[in-house]
Amino acid sequence: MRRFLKSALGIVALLALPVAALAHAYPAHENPPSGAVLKQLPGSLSINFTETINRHFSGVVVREPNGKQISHGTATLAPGNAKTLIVPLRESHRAGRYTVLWHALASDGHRTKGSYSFQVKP
Ligand SMILES: [Cu+2]
Repeated sequence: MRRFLKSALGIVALLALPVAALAHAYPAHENPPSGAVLKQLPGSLSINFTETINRHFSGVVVREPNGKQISHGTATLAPGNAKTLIVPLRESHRAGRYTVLWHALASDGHRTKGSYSFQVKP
């Protein structure tokens, strides 16, 4: 019985993990999207998160293929949308892989961070 209880608790713990993770803020949609291959760099980048985020403790940095930061200033919330961060991008014609590093503080107090990339092939 004790062994059964232990394994049952283990299963409950495993099931509870993904539910807790779902409550954090993760990118739902990115523009340009993760993995995209673009002809040219857009003037801004946005990330739509799964949760409402706190803009003071959330941010996005975009780097050129050579590692130089190309995002201009700090990311701001989209007007009337507390789930979406927007950051302006400087002009660049450099071909290659651009890296997006994001971090977010969800309104439930949980912090998340991650990165993804897209390519520019003129
Ligand atoms: Cu959370």
